Amino acid sequence: MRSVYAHAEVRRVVTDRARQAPGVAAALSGQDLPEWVRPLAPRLEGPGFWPSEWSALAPERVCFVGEPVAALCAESPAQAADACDLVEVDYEPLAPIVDVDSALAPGAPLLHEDVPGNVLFRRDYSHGDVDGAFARAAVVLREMFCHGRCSPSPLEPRGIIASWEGERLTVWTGTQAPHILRTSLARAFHLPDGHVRVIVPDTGGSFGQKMHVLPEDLAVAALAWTAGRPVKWIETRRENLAAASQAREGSVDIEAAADRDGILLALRARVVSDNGAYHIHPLTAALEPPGTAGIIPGPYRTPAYAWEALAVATNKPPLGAYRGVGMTMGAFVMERTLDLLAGRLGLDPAEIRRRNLLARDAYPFTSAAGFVYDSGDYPKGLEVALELAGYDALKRERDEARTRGRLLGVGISCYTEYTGMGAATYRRRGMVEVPGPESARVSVEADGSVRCLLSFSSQGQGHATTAAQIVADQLGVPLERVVVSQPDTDETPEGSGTFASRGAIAQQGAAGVAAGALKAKILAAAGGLLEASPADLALNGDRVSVRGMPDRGVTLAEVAGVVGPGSLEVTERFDPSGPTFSGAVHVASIEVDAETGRVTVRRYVVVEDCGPVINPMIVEGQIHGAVAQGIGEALGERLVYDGSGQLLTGSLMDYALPAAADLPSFTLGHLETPSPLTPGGRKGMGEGGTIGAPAAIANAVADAVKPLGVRVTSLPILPEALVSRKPRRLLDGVSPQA
Ligand code: MCN
Ligand code: SMO
Repeated sequence: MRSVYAHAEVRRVVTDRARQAPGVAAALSGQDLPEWVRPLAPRLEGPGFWPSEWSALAPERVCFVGEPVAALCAESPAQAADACDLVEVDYEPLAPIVDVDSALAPGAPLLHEDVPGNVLFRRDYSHGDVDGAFARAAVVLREMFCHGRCSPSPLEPRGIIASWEGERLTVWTGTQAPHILRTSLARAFHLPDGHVRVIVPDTGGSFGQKMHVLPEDLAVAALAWTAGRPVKWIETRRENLAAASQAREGSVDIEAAADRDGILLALRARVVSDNGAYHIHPLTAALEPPGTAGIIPGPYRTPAYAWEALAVATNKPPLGAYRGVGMTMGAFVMERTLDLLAGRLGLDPAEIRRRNLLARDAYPFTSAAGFVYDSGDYPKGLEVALELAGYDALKRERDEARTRGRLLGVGISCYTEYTGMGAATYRRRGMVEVPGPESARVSVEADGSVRCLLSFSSQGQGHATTAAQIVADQLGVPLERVVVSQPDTDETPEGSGTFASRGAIAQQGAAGVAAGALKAKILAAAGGLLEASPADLALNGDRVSVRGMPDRGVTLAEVAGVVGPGSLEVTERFDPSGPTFSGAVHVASIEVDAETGRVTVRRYVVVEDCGPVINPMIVEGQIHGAVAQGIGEALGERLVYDGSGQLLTGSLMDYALPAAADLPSFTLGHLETPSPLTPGGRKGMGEGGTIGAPAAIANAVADAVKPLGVRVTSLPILPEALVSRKPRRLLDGVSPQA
């Protein structure tokens, strides 16, 4: 049972009749939970943070449409649905606050008593002589950019099974962060961590959404306790769109100062996110705004920068992580700003970038936002991308098409991306709920196969393949021998999770090092059996043999059998020292239909740099998927709320995910500037496509509609914003069947 109001007091919830209904095993309301199930109240250290409490089931007040109010479980989904109709909820509607301006207005009602002014998070920062730079600048550009609300929309919505044995709770769920979920469930139910077990089965996508702990996770576990039997909940698509974490919504006021050659002198930014009602667990509302603010300077030499970032509470579902979190908006703002500056100065968009990009030998470089960029080669990336795209030819084609009334456009984006963070970064950012390290256990089993248990889970990133590659390479065994299991916190060593593109770095750091140590153990044990020094042994395929004497050898299974179960096992923990900065250059060629405003993506080029690649096919697949999501974000996806806080886009008929036919084929190029900070020099890349695509598409569309005088300052870019003139009769001379 979910709230039908965006803002209301919950006066009374009566579940008695529902509890008597056929098949019903348990029913709970928010009033049953206080004292027993602690609300989600993630902490953030440092100034400018005002905590919120989000209950498994709202006890007194609901703050968005779809917020859980009561929960019941029955023998079958149909019985449960019928019983829900018997739950009575008595609401006292309150005035909803559905946008940032109303939330920040003086005297606005407060969503939470302890969150003054409805500001959940606020921080500012300044570096260099910003005012001086603006005073002497030849050009100053001011613009406001906006981004709508998105849904991460994994193909498989959320789901959880909870089962208690005495005071031990086991859950099966597709979480990105098994140990964070375990700790959170333990905290909510007043249990030691060891009394909660999280098992992560195969998962059909997540894109950030499943790294959160949400009220349903607690409610399902509470129901299972009450019912005294396992309870399963599978989210519907409608619930996923309406009540799981959402993403992005916010605005950036930017000011850029440049000299007459287009060299950037300083930036000022005010980043405000329309966060929704609560801090998301475990990341809090300090997610989009500081993420965007920090990355705005991008791969450019901006000397001075000042920002202010705030997250504002409104009566909508909370924002959470979504592929490219913070950075997508940052790249959109910076890349549009550069194009607008170029337009002012009569420079080509490629040229203004050439003049400002960091040179390869500038690294390590401390950005104006305080990040230490470790490696990159954007000047080269840009030239390769322009070459692959046929930039000059695309521009000629555009100009020629314009003379015939067709609207073609070309857009460039360059972005840099923080990836692979560890404990140091999360502590610096005050994110006390996110530990940072990862670990891996690698072992030889009795049958001679090699098992790898990673502390983090996979939702489609291909970890079972890439981790197996790393382990197989270290050991010298065939890939097929290595089995990578999904996590089970009773077995898997401690870690944090798959997010912020940290898998590749953690795999080499934890699994690679563990496999190296395991190899030493195997050789030592085999040396005993073969009466040879480990230094004279080689592991090849599934056999350890004496170098130069292939007949004198033992199989891995024989070694495992002799030393006994558990002896050939190594666990390694790894805490990435990063962030390490990866990035890419994107070039998009699009056409806007002058009649309908529909945008068609004609060509799409990405030149990416994630350091040495473990698996090219997976990296390219990640880019294809991420660019597809970025194109959807740029051109169609938008959760729309009306003035009373009701969701108007509650199905995938209304929330426009891109389909295969909306996408061009992609041309990819690779650069490799290894990171000096990470094992193997690798850098993360799983989110990159989503960071670069909206910016490149927006620049391309802006280029196409320049002759119409249309400005492109918000995402998504919808057809009606491009052709606002009176529509001509579309079917003139065309029969309806055509
Ligand atoms: N890789 C590689 N060589 C490199 C870098 C990466 O072969 N130099 C491989 C890695 O081994 C891994 C994949 O590429 O198999 C992505 O690696 P990485 O960039 O480290 O990202 P993560 O493994 O941490 O994955 C998380 C990232 C994030 S944050 C989101 S959101 C996202 C994404 O990956 N969600 C996804 N990609 C997704 N892909 C699918 N199918 N489903 C999701 O939910
Ligand atoms: S949004 Mo990805 O899970 O960092």
